[in-house]
Amino acid sequence: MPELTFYTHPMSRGRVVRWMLEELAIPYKTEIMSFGAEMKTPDYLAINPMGKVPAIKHGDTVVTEVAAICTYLADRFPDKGLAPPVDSPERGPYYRWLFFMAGPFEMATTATAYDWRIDDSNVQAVGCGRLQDVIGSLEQALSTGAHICGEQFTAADVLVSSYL
Ligand SMILES: N[C@@H](CCC(=O)N[C@@H](CS)C(=O)NCC(=O)O)C(=O)O
Repeated sequence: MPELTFYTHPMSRGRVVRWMLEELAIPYKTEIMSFGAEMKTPDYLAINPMGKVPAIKHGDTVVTEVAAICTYLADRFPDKGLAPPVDSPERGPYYRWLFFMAGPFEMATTATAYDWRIDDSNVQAVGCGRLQDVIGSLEQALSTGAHICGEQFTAADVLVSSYL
């Protein structure tokens, strides 16, 4: 297997990727990056031009963004069963909730944390809607079973469960 390096900081979204890696039970090397200068060095900016963690390097393949990393890992290690088969009906909701967490969920929770104004004047144009809509959608999806899509625990559950 190609070498896998995980760039992270313990107090970061890297914890989601850490869970995914542990769930896969594959060997990997961890590079703890300090916030500030270390993430902005030319060497690390070559990994992630955003100068942020988490990131992974798997052989020559670099992946950044929590949801993308989890999706990539689930597909690269299909025998671990963390992604529904590509031709299964569950693949639709699987994509849906992965993107939902990376998009509307991230945006709505960040907006709430920093008091960004989402109200009647802009909610139609703001892609995440209101926080209660985002939470309500997840609650509804989780009310029918133990997992976010179908009977199987997937990378989408790692994301959802990490943030709820
Ligand atoms: N959209 C990114 C967010 C990454 C992010 O914002 N990481 C923060 C820590 S949770 C970071 O590295 N901040 C350091 C900085 O911006 O200097 C993802 O999903 O991975």
